[in-house]
Amino acid sequence: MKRAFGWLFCAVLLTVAAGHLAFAQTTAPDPLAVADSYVNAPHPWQWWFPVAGSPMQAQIDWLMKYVLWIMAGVVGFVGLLMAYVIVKFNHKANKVPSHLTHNTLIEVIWLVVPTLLLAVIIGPSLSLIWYEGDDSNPYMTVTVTGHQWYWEYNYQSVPGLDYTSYMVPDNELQPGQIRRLSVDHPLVLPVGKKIKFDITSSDVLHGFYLPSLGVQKYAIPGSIQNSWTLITKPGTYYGECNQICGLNHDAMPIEIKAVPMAEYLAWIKVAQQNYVENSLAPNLISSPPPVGQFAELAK
Ligand SMILES: [Cu+2]
Repeated sequence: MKRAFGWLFCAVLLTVAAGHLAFAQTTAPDPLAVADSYVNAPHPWQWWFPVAGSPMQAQIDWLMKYVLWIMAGVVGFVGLLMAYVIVKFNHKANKVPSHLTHNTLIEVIWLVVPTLLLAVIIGPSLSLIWYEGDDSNPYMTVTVTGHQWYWEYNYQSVPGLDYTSYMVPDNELQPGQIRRLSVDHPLVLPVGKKIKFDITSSDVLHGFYLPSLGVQKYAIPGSIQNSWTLITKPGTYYGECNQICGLNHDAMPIEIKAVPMAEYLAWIKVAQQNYVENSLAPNLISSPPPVGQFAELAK
C-alpha cells in the first residue's frame, strides 16, 4: 500500500514538472508567425478545442490537459483500489472480516495527497485567472454590443468607426464563406497587438464567445464586461453568441479578420471614409466594405 502511494506521489510530481515546462512554453507565442489564408474554424467531428489563436487560449488548452491528466491519475488509482477491494474482500474471498477501524498513516496520506493535488491545480488556475483579467495597456479597445440578433463593433480609438455585423443568410453565401459562421462585415483587428473588448448588450443577455482566442464573456445590458485578446497569426477566426438570446440566437456569429498592421491601418482609412459618407444619412451605422482588398493600399 505504501509503495502504491509512493508511485502516485511521484506521478503527480512528474506531471507538475512536465506541466510547468509546457506552461512556460505557451506563454511566449511567436508574434511573427505569418499565414495568408489561414482559417481557424470548427470542423466536423471536432472533439477537442480549436487550435489556439492567442496566448490566452494556449494557456487554457494547457490547463485543461494538465488537470485532465491529474484527474485521469486519480480516477485510475481509485478504480484500481475499488477493483482490489471487490476481488480481495468480497463475501466469498474474505469470510471473516477484520474489525480494523483506524490506521493513522493511511488517514494522514488520504488527507495530504488530495491537499497536494489541489495545491498543484490552484497555482496555475489562479495564475490563468489573473492573466485573463489583466486587460491593462491595450493597443486599442473595441466596444462590442450584442443586439437581437447581430453584433455591433465600435472602435474607441477611431472616431466614428462603428458598424454592425450580420450573419450571411444561407442563400447569399459566396464561395469560401462558411454557412452560419460568415458575416457581412467582420471585426477587423491587427495581429500581434493587445486588443481589449468592452462587451455589453442593448437588449437581452448575449454571449461573446471566441473559442480559438480564449474569450468568453456575457454581454449584459447596462453593464460592461471586459476581456482581451492578442492574435498571433493573420487569418480568419470565428465565434458565436453562446447565450440563448431569442429566436435568432443561432444567427449572430462572430467573424474576425486578423491582419498585419499595415493592412489594418489601410482598412481603417477606407472604413472611416465610408462612415463619413454614411453618416450623412440619419440613423445609418457605417458599413465598411469587406477586408481583403486593401492589401494593395498598404503597399
Ligand atoms: Cu445573442
